[in-house]
Amino acid sequence: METTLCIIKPDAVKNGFEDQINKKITSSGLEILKSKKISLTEEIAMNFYNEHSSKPFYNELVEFITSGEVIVQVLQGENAIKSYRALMGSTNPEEAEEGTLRKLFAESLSRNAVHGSDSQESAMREIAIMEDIFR
Ligand code: 3AN
Repeated sequence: METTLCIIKPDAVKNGFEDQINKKITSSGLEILKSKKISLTEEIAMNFYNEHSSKPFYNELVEFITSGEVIVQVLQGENAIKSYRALMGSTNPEEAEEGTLRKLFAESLSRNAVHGSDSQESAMREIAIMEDIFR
């Protein structure tokens, strides 16, 4: 069994999509092991998005993810990382496949409703960063 980190981002929380997103997640066969609604600190957000620190959209990313409440979740299942990425759809909702979370719920490329770890290494790192908030 594999675990992955999911964040329901501020746009989706504000728009009230939490239950619909979680229904799609559980219907896809993934289990929600942990879930917490929280406002992320700038410190956690900067650490979390560290790999993007040299990108032009880094400040926007950190500002957005700290702009309102998010729901941080650990998902578990067979091939959880890949299968949750497939459920999320492309980063840009305009390119996301029908039925994916981003096609259904995202507002734009930067306000794209959900996050999911992109590799085993990222999943381990991201779950470790968020560990304290589940205590
Ligand atoms: P994904 O979330 O699909 O793994 P990444 O890792 O390439 O995508 O990007 C992380 C986050 O950065 C995305 N979820 C999105 O919110 C934001 N992002 C990516 N590319 C852009 C861009 N060109 N302009 C603004 N925001 C972006």
